[in-house]
Amino acid sequence: MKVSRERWSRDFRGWFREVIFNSGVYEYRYPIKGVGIWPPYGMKLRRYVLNILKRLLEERGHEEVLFPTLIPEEYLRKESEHIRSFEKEIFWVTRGGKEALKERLALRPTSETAIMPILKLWVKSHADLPLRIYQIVNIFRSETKATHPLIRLREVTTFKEAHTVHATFEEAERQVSEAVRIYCKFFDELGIPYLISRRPNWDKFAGALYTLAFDTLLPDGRTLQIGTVHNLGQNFSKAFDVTYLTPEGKHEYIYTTSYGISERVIAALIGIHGDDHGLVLPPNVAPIQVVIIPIYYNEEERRAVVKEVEGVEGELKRNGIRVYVDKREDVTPGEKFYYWELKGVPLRVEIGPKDVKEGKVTLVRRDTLEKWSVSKEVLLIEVRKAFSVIQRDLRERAWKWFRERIVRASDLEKALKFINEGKIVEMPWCGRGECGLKIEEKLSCKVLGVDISQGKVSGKCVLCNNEAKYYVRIAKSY
Ligand code: P5A
Ligand code: ZN
Repeated sequence: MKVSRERWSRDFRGWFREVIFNSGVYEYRYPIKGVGIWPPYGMKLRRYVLNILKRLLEERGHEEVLFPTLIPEEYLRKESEHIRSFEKEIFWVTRGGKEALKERLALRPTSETAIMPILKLWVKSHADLPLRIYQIVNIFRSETKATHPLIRLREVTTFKEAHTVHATFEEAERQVSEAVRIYCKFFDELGIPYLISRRPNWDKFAGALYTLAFDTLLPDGRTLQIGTVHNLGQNFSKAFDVTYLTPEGKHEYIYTTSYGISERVIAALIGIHGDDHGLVLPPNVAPIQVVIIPIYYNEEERRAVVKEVEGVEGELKRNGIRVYVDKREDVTPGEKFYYWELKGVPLRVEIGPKDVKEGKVTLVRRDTLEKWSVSKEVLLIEVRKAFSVIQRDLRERAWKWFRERIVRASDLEKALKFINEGKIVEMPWCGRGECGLKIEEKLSCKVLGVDISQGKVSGKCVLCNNEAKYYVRIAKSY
């Protein structure tokens, strides 16, 4: 059988909604806009994805914490740019039972303003720095743009936010590079391709000096921001008056950074690797890595096959592989194949009477549906090898597809044609906000920003014809 990606590419939104629901990853029928539920299978996928992220953060000196969901209005208002931008998205708690609260409390839209007053208590001297903390929490944003399951939620349930504190600007800058490296590794482990862009000033995180963003591309030709890293400079420390004592005995404001990831990465993982049969999960995050399907047609065969299946299951389990045997009696093997393909299990093991006789098992790769037969003795080696090949092939296929969709254009007409083909376009730009905003308006697209390690640029700004300073990236986006 060949892999089909017809529906996946033609009707991605419909495909996505159906697949996340039918596969048991996400339930989106709760009667509040932009709010969803993680059923057991999705919860496991979420856990394996988060395990990678936690490991990468902890290897690099981040420690897990947990701050309150509620933020006093007074704190939220301290950094003026921050509140100005978030004000229209805040859910407020105004009553406790029948009593009106003296001060409104915000459901956190992010935690900078909850963390700063506590940092003021924790950070005394240079010996306390650097400080790196992270938490995985729910946040609330009354998003005005159209909500989508996993992609744009009003209650984000998988908000990993890291916050760091430094003595100098240079150290904060190094932390920004470090955060970018951590996120690169994270997306690489998930096989998610990305571009890193410095967001234009009009689109940076409210209160930041600047924002670096990771964007990927979904099959419908829209980019998705799957992570951001912000250098907050001393904006928040000045607003909250957080200082530390230098070795020379002077009080200096601290420098902070923050960076965040949400369940959007799980949306990207599903969207990017999937096909018309459903999910295609990389082995490192698949809740079930190997599904075993016993095949038999009479009682005698059943007994022989079941014995063999138990042996194989035991061996794989003992070696730390997440394996599941589909023992259902009232479902045909063909139906089982469809079911587990939909759930994205990377490898299927079929064991039938012929396999038993020959001392073999049949393997089927989910990503290619390629089928082959191996002798039982080498099964474990073969499974491990298949995992690493699948992991690599998924990443390479995704990057190839992504790279083919990044193009350059030197005028607006060509750019528009590419945008309508679902591509990310790079064009010469003078760097002025005025021109950037006009580009967004004329092409009804989003300016993603500029490459962070960009070399010399030749050409004229596509809008004003002045000397270009950058290639600006634009795309349709979620
Ligand atoms: C960085 C962490 C922040 O909030 N404060 C702490 C900083 N940055 S951010 O860009 O606003 O959000 C971080 C990432 O979260 C994802 N995200 C969302 N995901 C789903 N639904 C939403 N409504 C939503 N809003 C933000 C994005 O991937 C974003 O980059
Ligand atoms: Zn210009």
